[in-house]
Amino acid sequence: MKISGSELLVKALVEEKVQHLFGFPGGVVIPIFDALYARPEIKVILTRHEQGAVHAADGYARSTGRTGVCLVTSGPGATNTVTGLATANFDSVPIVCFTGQVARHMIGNDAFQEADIVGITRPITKHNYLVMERQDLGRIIKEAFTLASSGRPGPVLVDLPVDVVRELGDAEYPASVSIRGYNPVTKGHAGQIRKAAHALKKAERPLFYAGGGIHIAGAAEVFRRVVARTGVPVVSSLMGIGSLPGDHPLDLGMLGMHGTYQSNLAVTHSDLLFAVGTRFDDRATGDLSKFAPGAAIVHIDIDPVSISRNVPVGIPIVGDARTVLEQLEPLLAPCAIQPWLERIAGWRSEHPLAVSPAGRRLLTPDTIIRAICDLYPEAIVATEVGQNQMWTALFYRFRHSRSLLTSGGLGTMGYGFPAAIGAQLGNPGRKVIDIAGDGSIQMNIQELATAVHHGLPVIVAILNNGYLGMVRQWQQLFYRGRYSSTCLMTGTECPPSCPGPGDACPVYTPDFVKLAEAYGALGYRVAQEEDIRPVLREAGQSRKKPVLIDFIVEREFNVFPMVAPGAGIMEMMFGEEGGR
Ligand SMILES: Cc1ncc(C[n+]2csc(CCOP(=O)(O)OP(=O)(O)O)c2C)c(N)n1
Ligand SMILES: [Mg+2]
Repeated sequence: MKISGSELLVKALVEEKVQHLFGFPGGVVIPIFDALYARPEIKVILTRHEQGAVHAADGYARSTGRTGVCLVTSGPGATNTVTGLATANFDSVPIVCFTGQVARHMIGNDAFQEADIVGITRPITKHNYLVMERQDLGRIIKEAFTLASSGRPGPVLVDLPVDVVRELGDAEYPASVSIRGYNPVTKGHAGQIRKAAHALKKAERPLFYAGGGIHIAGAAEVFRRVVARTGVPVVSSLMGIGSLPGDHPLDLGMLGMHGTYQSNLAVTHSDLLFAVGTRFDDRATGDLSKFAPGAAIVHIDIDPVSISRNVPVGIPIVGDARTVLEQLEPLLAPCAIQPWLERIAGWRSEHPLAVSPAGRRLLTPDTIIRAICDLYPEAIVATEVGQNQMWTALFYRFRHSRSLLTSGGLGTMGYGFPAAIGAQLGNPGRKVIDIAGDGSIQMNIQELATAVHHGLPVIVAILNNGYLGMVRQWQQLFYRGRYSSTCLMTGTECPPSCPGPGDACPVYTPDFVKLAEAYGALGYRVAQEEDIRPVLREAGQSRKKPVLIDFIVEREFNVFPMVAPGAGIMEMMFGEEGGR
């Protein structure tokens, strides 16, 4: 029997056990949406912007470990996915994105709504395809799902000309494919693993450096056992947060530009840095010439390209983090490192994370995030980008793997809210909270409609400082306080040179509470400390409606510690009382 390309695509989605598809239609994908019509196996989530669709698929994938799927039209629909794909690519998130394309004979003719999306997304996808023959469709879809989720995962784009989608052809969807030249190594080299175990045994000042690869590989459990067995302390990258529970005595917190004092000093003074699934991003390492100067480095990573790219690695181990740690586990014994642990404890007490004292007149972000953490310790927490993201990384103690959804590599404002929507769909039983900045939330605020229509009780906690706060912080610290284009209240009434926030500032817009209500969501405003917890509790009672809370926070509060761009990570700046 012959079936259309659209029907084959739907059949493939069913065989891949896709339950949710995030999409937005247009001319050339009407046949595909038509084939999806009234198919109870696949729930189609109509977002309000294609960027929202990709981030939602991304949040769904990061939080569940399954592949996220999206479907958009050609031209502007396809180009609107670019930021979402780049975000997912940077953070190794498995997504299959289907884009419509003009009919084959029109390609290259500047046809209506034509965009060379395969050309545009080549550097920001793991792989992409333009399907030029109906007979290749089944195999290509299978390859796309295989590539997205295997090895180092990533987004794969499949561009579908409308005539290919309409053409009748084979109904076959292959159960598996072998892709020439693609053979990710999962098992680690036994000799290298023995060497790594030996290095751990000999080290006097060993340290694990946990990266996002631990979550991606489903390696958190074995990693926790390895830490328990060896007693070696752990620093994590932003993406690695939650590899170890945040209140674990061996968890030192994040390293890097906004890392904790003990983490940055432990890295600097370690004699063995044992990295798992991380890219040694420059936000984590700072000045490379000052990074872990006395340490031998072990690095487990599925992607050989990530090894020794930024930092020379003495003992490289290519493989899947979970598999390699399982191989390593039986070779390990408790490490005798008491003096090292005492030194770290000393650093911890020298500069504990500064928390704001109770009873301040103005709300501070750390007070709000600590309240969220107390009331919802098991939540999936998404963030936007900026100060809100760093405060979340520092003050929310993540207990579980795959529970922090944040754009680490690309740093995409507008990621968190749609990602939270995807996570809520994939985890209906869990509380999902987006900790947002007032700037970032406006980049995909339209997805409130999606959340309302699908009855998703996502909580959006806006830390409203009236600024593009992180950029303002840099201007305060490195540009003599000249707040150029970072105040979200700037208008025609403002003098050319701003004397700083005060009573003369224009009224903030939008009114987030009214905006939430306009969308049919619940809106609250909190400006008093005693209201934080009651409102958060009430928000948690919502079963079917998203809730947006506009927390009016102190305007010029900063994230500390901070390492100046280009400095070594031991060169930290601290504010007074944490934030000023
Ligand atoms: C799409 C995008 N544009 C610009 C930036 C640069 N940027 C990084 S943080 C930031 C400020 C974000 O402001 P807000 O969401 O209010 O968060 P805050 O820092 O105030 O918590 C900006 C503009 C970015 N990361 N992403
Ligand atoms: Mg802000």
